[in-house]
Amino acid sequence: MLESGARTGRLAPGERETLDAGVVDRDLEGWCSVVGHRRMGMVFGVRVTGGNAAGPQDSPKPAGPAEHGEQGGADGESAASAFDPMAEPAPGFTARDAALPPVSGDSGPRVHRRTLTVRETVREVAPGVRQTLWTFGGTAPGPVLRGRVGDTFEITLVNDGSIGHSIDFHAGALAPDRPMRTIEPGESLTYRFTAERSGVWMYHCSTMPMSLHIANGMYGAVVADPPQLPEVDREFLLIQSDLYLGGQGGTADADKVAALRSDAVVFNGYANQYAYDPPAVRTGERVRIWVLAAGPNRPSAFHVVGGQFDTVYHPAGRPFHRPTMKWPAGGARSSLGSSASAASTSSRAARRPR
Ligand SMILES: [Cu+2]
Repeated sequence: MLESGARTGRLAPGERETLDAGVVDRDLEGWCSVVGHRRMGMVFGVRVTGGNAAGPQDSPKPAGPAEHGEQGGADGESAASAFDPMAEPAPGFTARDAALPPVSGDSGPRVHRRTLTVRETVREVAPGVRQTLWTFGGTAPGPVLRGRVGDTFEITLVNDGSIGHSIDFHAGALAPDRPMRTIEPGESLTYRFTAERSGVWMYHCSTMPMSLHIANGMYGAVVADPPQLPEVDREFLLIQSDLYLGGQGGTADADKVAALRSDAVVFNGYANQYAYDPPAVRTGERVRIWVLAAGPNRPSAFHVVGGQFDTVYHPAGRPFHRPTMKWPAGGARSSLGSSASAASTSSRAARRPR
């Protein structure tokens, strides 16, 4: 699009379209209007020579729309101004269920088949704060996929969104460029990988700008149980992520994502949700918590206030004892293989998180 407002529609790979810019009487800037692409360098300039090239005083240069408002976003004030960390959710609020169901069936290798449909969905991410999220299956985080080491996952990605998306699984060892490539709206693609290493592994959209797609909701977890994982009374999955609020009802702010300026750090997609609707545990029950730092930028220093874990698992499934540890964000800014992953077991019921 041009700053004058002239623009093409969105083009699929291989397509072309001619833009009629009308009579140009001054220098103009242009850029790709797909969210995040202008920031990544897809810009051009129209330079006028000769004639009566008008200066800015004759033809005021209109302010270009903010990048986060270019596509799917809402212009205007950032939803961050509506974000109050002390605000309580509306009556009847229900937190995303953090309980992690066990793998069903016998212990032989299995194939887990699942279809994940990319959908653009307006969701509340904090009391009074709504964002247009890009989701795997309608929620951010996307659905958890659980199996055992040795199991195969066959995942079909269907893109019902309005821009290209993809999915990249850290749970498998697979060069992502072909099998996990970006697919255009209306397309689908099936991915297959075998879980060879235990742990909680991030999956995410890897379409550029990758950190923006993650920040806008495109992340989730694969849990691969190691052999002989001790039984516990309850298991929970907590996925930490950072929010970079765009306009109210808009998409994430690409500038904030690039500048690492998050508005909030949340578990399972909603600010402070477990302070208002905590997971219930009975005294004396043994609890395992799987923790993933999905980022895209912030690391996690996960702990339970007033409690200690007696066992902390390394992603390889072997327990080691270390009460607090720091995990890097599993997003694009750290290496792809270093998805933050750990499972912690506590013999005490967790208190209300804070
Ligand atoms: Cu995406």
